[in-house]
Amino acid sequence: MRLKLVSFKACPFVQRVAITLEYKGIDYDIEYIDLANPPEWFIAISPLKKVPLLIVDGTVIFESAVINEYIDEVYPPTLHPDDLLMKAINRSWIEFCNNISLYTFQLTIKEKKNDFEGTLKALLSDFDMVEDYLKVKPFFNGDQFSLVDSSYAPVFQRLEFLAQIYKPIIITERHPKLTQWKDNLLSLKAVKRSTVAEIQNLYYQLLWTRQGYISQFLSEREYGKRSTKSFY
Ligand SMILES: N[C@@H](CCC(=O)N[C@@H](CS)C(=O)NCC(=O)O)C(=O)O
Repeated sequence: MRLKLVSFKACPFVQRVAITLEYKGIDYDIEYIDLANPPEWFIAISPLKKVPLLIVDGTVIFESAVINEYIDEVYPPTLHPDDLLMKAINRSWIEFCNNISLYTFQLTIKEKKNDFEGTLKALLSDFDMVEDYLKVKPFFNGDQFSLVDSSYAPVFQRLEFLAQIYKPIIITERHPKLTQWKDNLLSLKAVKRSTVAEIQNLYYQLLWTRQGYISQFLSEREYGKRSTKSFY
């Protein structure tokens, strides 16, 4: 079976899938597209015009959570808990991560300080709920890496990049278990191998292009003059 992942280099949803593939040691091809100027072939096969797509022997699957479930079913051993209730709970927290991903994206585009801080507050109170649920030794479910881990790692990586130019976002005082979980995930080989090597710089370039409040913490010397606003 030949797998091809269609990607945009800085996309956290593609990265969820790449982490699962890397963690399971599955061979796959990857094709990067420019979302600001998507190729015709991509428009023709992507129902939502979004990445990731997984092309399995010519057949297209879309939506990162669905792609991860497919990979998990086809390539055992499973990354879901065996217990059906636990499995459902894992899926609930994967769904919850979509909200967290949205807030993380909004942190990069909010233009006013107040709006940025409001989004950060909402994000941190979502993290309060994750913190209450977490056990963490060392992963979401304990010893076994799961699809919940694949889903949250890209967000943690981006928040770490933001923290490096802004100020710490996930901190031990408020979120001790979450901080530990984040650090465990970010040190994992599968997570490190799940993006291009230059991801941090690429992410900062995107911040610059988006021209949100946070972009003022980047150095103008490095990223150039303030440009026309764009998401990609
Ligand atoms: N729910 C989707 C979200 C995917 C998504 O938003 N991808 C972004 C890039 S990170 C995209 O392709 N955006 C293009 C667009 O919205 O036109 C998933 O989980 O796969």
